[in-house]
Amino acid sequence: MATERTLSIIKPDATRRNLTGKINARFEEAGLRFVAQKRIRLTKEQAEQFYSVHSERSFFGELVAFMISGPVVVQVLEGDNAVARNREIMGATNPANAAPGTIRADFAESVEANSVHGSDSAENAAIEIAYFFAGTELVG
Ligand code: RTP
Ligand code: MG
Repeated sequence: MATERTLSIIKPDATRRNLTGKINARFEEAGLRFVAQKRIRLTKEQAEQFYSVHSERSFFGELVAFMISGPVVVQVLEGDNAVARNREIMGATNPANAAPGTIRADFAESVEANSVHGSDSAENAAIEIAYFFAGTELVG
């Protein structure tokens, strides 16, 4: 299997409820390793750019407002098939559709306040990692 890296974000609904450690444990217990992590507040411009693929969607303004409503934890996870593995651990976007035992099934508040982000392809992972981290901050 290919060792990959993926960009994960613990979203404001989860940092507000003090769930950072519980969510990180899910990733580590599944065999993913942290190679970088920092707690930051996104600016409006950063959130708009990060989710620019959704800029024409009706929920874009609300999504940006949510993502800047509190601190987030941006992190890089490494492991076998890390992109797909991370998305399995997160569960479906809407917690109502998320498989039992996934982060979103257990912790998400709504389709928007769904606790975590994960890159959706290896190509986007590379772009998203470079958006938040310098190469020297990735410590495998
Ligand atoms: P993410 O990018 O955050 O990892 O989530 P995802 O791939 O599972 O879902 P995506 O379609 O990329 O949507 C990005 C985020 O936008 C919010 N959203 N709100 N109100 C709505 O109908 C709606 N749909 C999506 C969620 O926060 C979702 O994670
Ligand atoms: Mg997405």
